[in-house]
Amino acid sequence: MSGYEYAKAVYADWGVDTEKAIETLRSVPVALHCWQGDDVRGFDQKVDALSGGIQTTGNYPGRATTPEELMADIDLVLRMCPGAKKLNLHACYAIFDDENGGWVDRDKIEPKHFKKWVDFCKERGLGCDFNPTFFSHPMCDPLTLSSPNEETRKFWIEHGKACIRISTYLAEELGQPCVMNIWTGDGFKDIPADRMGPRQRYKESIDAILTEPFDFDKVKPCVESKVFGIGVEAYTVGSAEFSLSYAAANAGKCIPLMDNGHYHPTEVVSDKIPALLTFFPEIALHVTRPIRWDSDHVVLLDDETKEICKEIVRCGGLDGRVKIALDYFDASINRVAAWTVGLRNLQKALLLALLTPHDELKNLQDTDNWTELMVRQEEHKILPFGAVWAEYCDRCGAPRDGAWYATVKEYEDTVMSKRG
Ligand code: RNT
Ligand code: ZN
Repeated sequence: MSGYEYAKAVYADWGVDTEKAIETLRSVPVALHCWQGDDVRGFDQKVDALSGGIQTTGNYPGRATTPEELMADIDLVLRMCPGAKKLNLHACYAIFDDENGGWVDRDKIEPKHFKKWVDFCKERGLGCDFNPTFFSHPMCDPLTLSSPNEETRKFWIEHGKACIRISTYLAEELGQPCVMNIWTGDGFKDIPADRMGPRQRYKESIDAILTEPFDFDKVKPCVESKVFGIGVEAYTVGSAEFSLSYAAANAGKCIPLMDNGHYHPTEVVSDKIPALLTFFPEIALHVTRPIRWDSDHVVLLDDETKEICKEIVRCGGLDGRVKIALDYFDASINRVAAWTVGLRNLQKALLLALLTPHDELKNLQDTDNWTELMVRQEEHKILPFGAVWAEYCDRCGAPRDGAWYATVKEYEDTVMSKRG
């Protein structure tokens, strides 16, 4: 009997169909963030340091510095990971060349600046999500959509509108909805004298962006909240309450996005997923790993990642209600390996969740049988999951654990380490 046949029988004893779990997972798209490959620099500005309270740390050699290099790196990640993927781009990854008229500023970007990305996605059968880039730019004063300066706000509103048009283009060209996430680092280092003014301006600016016509079946604007950032410790304009309220008040036009690095350290996004799904038809997630702050470490197969995936699965989020994206950036290790480890771990956590007998466990809870629930949940942790994972990788044509790192290392030695 093969390892998988044995595992299949063990899970069947638990009332779980491994075949169904594998087939379901194969169809769930996870958005792969392009920004792990170049430390969130993009191609449209000379970036020395990130702004907006986000930071990459580390100086591992081999960072992608051109669209071609970034695409080649993403290609390898796609080959190293099982499962359905989408690409996730930021506006600062616009590609300017002589054919499309050269560089323009962020308020003037157009679909043509993403044509090469569309070609890349089409060739690989990928959808694409999108993000306006409200950071690392001279028009951050340092605020953007909440600035008291009208000229600043106007510039960034035009950027947001341009991004809606680009998101429509991505959705139409690729035949899949485009999740367009609005996040800004707007906030203050020290105690503000006015907390409401910036939030009122932020609201009005997002309202203005969303006056740009779009089809909500194609473009899914999101608002991402945050608790604080480096240099923005005392006050964040787009706080959790602000963003949730904005999304709730703009149903049919905007959905909430939760990043699990954006809360106080003892808060967990896993618990917030069912809370939001009680009210919102759709929500979006950024999966990351915060260590003490929003440090954006590589996603591991840790308890909270598993718990987040359990909630996605048992709340019915896999049918499109939960838009799953990765959001981390580690510049201290091989970036292709960082991407691959995080995406494979998210896939593992989703598969584990799909291999859980949720109805039986829920029944133990509903009949107040907490003793047996603990026994079952603890025993479930060491069922022969690895054999199902290996089978899943095989069926997706992706390498098993133990079989991918050598390929990534060889690519590092022959390609990445040769970059200037
Ligand atoms: C920052 C937010 C945001 C960014 C990306 C690059 O704290 O998480 O989502 O990481 O847009
Ligand atoms: Zn995020």
